[in-house]
Amino acid sequence: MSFARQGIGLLAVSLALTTATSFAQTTAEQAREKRLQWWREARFGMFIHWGLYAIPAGEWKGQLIPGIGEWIMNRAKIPVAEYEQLAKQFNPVKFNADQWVAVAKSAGAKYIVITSKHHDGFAMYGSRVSKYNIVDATPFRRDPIKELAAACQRGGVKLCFYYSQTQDWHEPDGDGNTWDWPDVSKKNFARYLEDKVKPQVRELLTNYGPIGLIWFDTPRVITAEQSQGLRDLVHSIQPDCIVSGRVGHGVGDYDSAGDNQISVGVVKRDWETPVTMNDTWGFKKDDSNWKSPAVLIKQLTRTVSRGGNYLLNVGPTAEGLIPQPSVERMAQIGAWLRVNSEAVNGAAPSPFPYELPWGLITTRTGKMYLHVFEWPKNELVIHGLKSKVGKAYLLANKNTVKFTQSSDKAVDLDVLRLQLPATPPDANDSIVALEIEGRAQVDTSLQQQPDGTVTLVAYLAEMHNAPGQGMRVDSRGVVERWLRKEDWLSWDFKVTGPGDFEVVLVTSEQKYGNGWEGGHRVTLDTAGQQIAGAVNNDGREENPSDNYWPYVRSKAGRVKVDKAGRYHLDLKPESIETQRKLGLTLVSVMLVPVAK
Ligand code: JFZ
Repeated sequence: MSFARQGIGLLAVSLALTTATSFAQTTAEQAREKRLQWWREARFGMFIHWGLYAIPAGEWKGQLIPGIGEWIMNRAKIPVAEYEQLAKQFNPVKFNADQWVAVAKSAGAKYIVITSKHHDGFAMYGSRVSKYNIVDATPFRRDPIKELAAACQRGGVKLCFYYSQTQDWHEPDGDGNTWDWPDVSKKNFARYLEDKVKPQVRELLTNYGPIGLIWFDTPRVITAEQSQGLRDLVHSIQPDCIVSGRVGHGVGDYDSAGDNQISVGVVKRDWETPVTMNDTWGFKKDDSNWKSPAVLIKQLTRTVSRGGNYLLNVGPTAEGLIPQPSVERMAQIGAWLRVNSEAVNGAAPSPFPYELPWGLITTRTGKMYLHVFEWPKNELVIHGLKSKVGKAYLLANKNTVKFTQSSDKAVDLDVLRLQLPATPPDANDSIVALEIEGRAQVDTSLQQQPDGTVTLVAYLAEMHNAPGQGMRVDSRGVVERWLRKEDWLSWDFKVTGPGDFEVVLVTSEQKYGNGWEGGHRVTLDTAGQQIAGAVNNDGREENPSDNYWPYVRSKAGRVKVDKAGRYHLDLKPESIETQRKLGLTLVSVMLVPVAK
């Protein structure tokens, strides 16, 4: 009897525990939902990288130092004692917080994320924790973060902080400075976290009013417990303050993509991409590789079409001015957004898991926005839209667009044809708005596009490899680390216009031209035919969504598809040629119709 009673007792305890845990989970999830609300609505923010590194601006002792500007202390291995001297010269008298907020607002950015302390360890606000800060260590003596907080309040822009929690090149216990303190084993990272990071985060969340989010960065040596501790500290002071994914160990409120990367496919999580306007974050006098407004608008749209936020950087000078090319670009994005904001702010991702050949799609309940980058000669044709369109019009001028919708049951194909005017209303991104019932309904299967091409993107392939081993999909949607010939991919797809096709393998070069490996032999099995092909360099081309990673095309052979229907394709390597462990890096397999 006592045994039975005990059993029941245990059961009762475990039930109570389960309820308590799931209750805690729901409230934590509810709190997260609440704090992310404004951020999901915003979709677009302005990043500011500003610090002592703006003085050398990429040059040290007469040498131009390659790499990103805010890393100059590390790249040039500048001793702390020397780098500290920069503080004595830092006097950004032209700094005007209202002007910076005006630049953000001119762009339509809803939040500002500013470097409160970057890896160089210098606090850009008045800190009681460390004298190494802008108020105590510079002739400027003002607290620009205080001024910015007030200006953001006036301007209705959310203020957020970047804070480097792991790397601190100014502190012996911080991570990263191996030139002043080469013996890494002597570091006590936990002590640095307690003595500097936590007290400074506390200051930032106590002295500057409500903070939208803290953008932690480069987690590196931080442990899971430490990341969690930092996240909990933020939420304990300001429960509505969001914590970025780079706090480490997946414990943040949202994920951060790699710099300048735009995630692909259907992303079922909150994510954000930080992007440079030229090639640096912190100001560099010799970097004038500015992206055009058209590219920036396209990146913003592409990010939103994939459910993410776009955080676009400016790097002010040591005088406190945002460079003119940045000011101009911000204003140009804003001019476009003033007309098209409903397709961006608060907009939801494309209903298609892949991109369409002519452009991108964003949505809202009852609306679809077609961002037409390749303006067609006469009509724009879309395959796979099941929602009934009530009305179509150009977002820029509200002019109606004539359309027809048809459905071919025999091949299960829905076709929308839009009769567009000869010239696009906007040189950067012209939007056709569709009124629909509720959320957009589409056929999500891979299918032939109106131009006859079938694109089998790598990230939608079925992967045949031992789980957790071998190849993987990276955040760009590319299958990489394909080094073993046992690993293979397959796809299902729909052909609606049969014929002869050239099979093209699109592969990717490594970042910044860091190499590409080819010569692999592959077998492609589809429509009852087998192609023995090889991955060769038949042409290198720019990658439209990411200029860091060029594409390489390889023609594998030809297939004939006799009739419309559903097909399957297997891609299996026969050999992988690798010296540098790059292997096969696949973007997509394309079936391109052969011109008759
Ligand atoms: C980090 C910083 O080191 C850099 O100075 C800048 O602040 C940037 C926004 O963030 O750099 C990173 C961090 C992560 C990746 C790349 C660069 N990443 O995940 O690809």
